[in-house]
Amino acid sequence: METKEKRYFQPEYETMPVENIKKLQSEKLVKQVKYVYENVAYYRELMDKKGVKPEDIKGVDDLHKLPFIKKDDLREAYPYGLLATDIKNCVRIHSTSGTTGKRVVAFYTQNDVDLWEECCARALTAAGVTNDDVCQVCYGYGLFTGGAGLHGGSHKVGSLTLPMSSGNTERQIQFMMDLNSTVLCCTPSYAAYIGETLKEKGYKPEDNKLKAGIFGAEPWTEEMRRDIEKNLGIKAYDIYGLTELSGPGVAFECEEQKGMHVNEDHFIAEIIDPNTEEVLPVGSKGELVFTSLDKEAFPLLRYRTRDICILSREKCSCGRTFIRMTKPLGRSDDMMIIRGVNVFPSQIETVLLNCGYAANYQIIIDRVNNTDTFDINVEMNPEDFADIPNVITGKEKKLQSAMKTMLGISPKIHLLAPKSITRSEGKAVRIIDNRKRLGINI
Ligand code: DLL
Repeated sequence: METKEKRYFQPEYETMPVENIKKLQSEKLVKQVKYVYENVAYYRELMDKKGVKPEDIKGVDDLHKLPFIKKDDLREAYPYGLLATDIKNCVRIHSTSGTTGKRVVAFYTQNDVDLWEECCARALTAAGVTNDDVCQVCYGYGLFTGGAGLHGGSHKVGSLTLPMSSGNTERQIQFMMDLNSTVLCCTPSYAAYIGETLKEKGYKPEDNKLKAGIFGAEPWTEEMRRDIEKNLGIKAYDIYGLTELSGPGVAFECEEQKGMHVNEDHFIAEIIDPNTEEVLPVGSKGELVFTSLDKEAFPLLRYRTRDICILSREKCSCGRTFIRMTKPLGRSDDMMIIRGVNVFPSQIETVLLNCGYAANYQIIIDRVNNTDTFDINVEMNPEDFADIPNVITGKEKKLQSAMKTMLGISPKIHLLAPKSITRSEGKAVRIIDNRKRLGINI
């Protein structure tokens, strides 16, 4: 029999009766709101504009009185405008791309890092990971939160941690086989790719020692889950999070694999109608909004994630009482996730305009051999049309490198004849995302 300690990382919170969770959330919310109001001028103005004072927030039932905060606010306040504590108390930043090139930068105190890593440790423990395991972390390390988050979680659990970062599949496989990795942490598309590569090399699922995978950061389907589980011989668990709130581990799957438990002692989840901003009852489909309860450096009140989800309070057989969220079922904005990286069309337009092109373009995305393909067709300027192929190739390379600088990933650029991209009579069709044919919720 498994012990209770092994099934939960922090059972006192993870299995807390729902009434107690609400009580804890209320107590923490009152403190967090007061802290934010006193320390962040940007929030103080937003709250004053809405006529809300910290004293008006007496518990979770008053949450709806608070103003929302959006990615645009984070961009406007970049870089230090939402920082709630002195820089000397901060030990880390992570960052994600913003909407028009300005990045979103999130700050962490040591306590913020500890709580975040505990959230990841809960996710790992829910997947059966213990200090007997060898945990291969192949999410990207650096500004992206995937590597650091699961790395920290793996340390907290006491597993032997392999800080691989992403890419170099040959080396991943060599370490996996030589060091007997039992847990794989990466994006689902990279897990599928590793699975395919192992198969191509003639390995059978039973040849590796893997038992579980912690996969997230991008949309994936149940079909992909089954393929990954079959090819790698593992159980695949979903994990959700976003940089603004800390990173991975905001919510995680348990052995039921039916939705992700939100770490409710640290975050309050709400569902709203993205158009009217009205709060919807649990069970409705709408935009997920989060309020942090313990963050010191970068607290967020009612942050609109733009992820479309459904929440459920249905009892879970794993014994956790935390509310569950579905996988994101889509977005309420135009953000795309390509190879795990968040990309906005406005960033692409900015690069085109900066490089002297009119913004007549089309983005074509697909998934081939479990890897996202990313192509951008751009109309040439009429004066460039007579250029010889070598010159055009040079211009494509230049544009590609400017895109890489802005987005962090390289699209294939195709410079086309002027007026060759079909004009639509209504809204321009800028994005053709063929991954939809695989059932991926874009
Ligand atoms: O993707 C953090 C993360 C790292 C999560 C590793 C899980 C594992 P961002 O780069 O800020 O942070 O992107 C956040 O990614 O709003 C969702 O749209 C999407 N996303 C994250 N997890 C999932 C998931 C990280 N499990 C944005 N399924 C979020 C689908 C996901 N989409």
